[in-house]
Amino acid sequence: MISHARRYRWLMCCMLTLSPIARAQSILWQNGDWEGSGSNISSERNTVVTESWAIDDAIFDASVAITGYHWYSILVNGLEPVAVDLIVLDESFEKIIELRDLPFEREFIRDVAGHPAFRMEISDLDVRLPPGRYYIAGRPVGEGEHQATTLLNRTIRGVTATYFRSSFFGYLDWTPIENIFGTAFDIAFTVFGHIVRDEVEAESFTVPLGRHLSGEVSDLHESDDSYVTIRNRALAAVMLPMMRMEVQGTTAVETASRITVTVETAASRLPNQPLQRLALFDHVAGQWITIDERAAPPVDTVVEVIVEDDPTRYIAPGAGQLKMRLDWFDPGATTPWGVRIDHATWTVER
Ligand SMILES: [Ca+2]
Ligand SMILES: [Ca+2]
Repeated sequence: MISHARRYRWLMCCMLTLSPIARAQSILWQNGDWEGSGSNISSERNTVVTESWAIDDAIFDASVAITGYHWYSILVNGLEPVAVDLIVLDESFEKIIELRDLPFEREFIRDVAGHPAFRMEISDLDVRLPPGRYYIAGRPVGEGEHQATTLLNRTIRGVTATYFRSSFFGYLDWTPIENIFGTAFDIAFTVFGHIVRDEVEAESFTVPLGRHLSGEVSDLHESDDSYVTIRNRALAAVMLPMMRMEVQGTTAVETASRITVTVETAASRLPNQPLQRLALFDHVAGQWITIDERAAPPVDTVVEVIVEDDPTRYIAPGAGQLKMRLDWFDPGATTPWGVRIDHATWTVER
């Protein structure tokens, strides 16, 4: 079967510079434009090949909506595709979605071994995926004639190289391309779209007031009873909180419809529980905005605040930085006291 497959591929040996893709959509995953050398492999349906798929991996750190997908096909002997298919598998090769007979656009790149190569473009998609690693591909659909192969690069991006499956060529299971060609190649492709939901972990924190006793930033990532702890110290000024923690994170969402802030905290059990104040930094106004205020609970308690009033102002333009601040005020205690923070996070939705 391998010799059969080899009839339908060419090896490329020439270098070529391609102009970058200029598109208004944002890029969710860039596996590279075609490098002009590498190889190519059958990925097509209803040509002289009944069906085959070449797929490659893409990684999304946040929940995304895929709106477009570009790849490169050689349309052998002047194949005029009638449509294209798109497939998305999870990292275990379980099919998430297969869209058939989609409209497409194409842009001629150059002739390769006497056959025209095109950038193939699918747009107007709305494929929603949670964070994770996926295999994605597109393929041309013919009318029983000619052939189409997907162009491959030598540069490997993501975790794995290309996988191939084809009942026509006798590869009934997803097979690493190394096992077919003896060399790893990656598909030249780009995924366009936008992030729809970003779970933002704390990247750093500071304790400008009070004494940071223990814990590091990773202790803020989960509600798991691993804590940052802070103790009281003498007040610098009566109006200031006794303890203050500022936490920083970064989101890839530029325009938010909603930001959910979640903290899980507790304070020492005292005759009077200290006031706890939660604030977000408004990058437009340049000031802190209080979003929650309560008596600090003596046991671990989750506070979740949904911000829907112009939440984009809490995202630093360009940099995407988010800042939250927790303050605890003097409860008039005569004994030392402290607070612990188990969890501090943002969920940013587009
Ligand atoms: Ca890859
Ligand atoms: Ca924790």
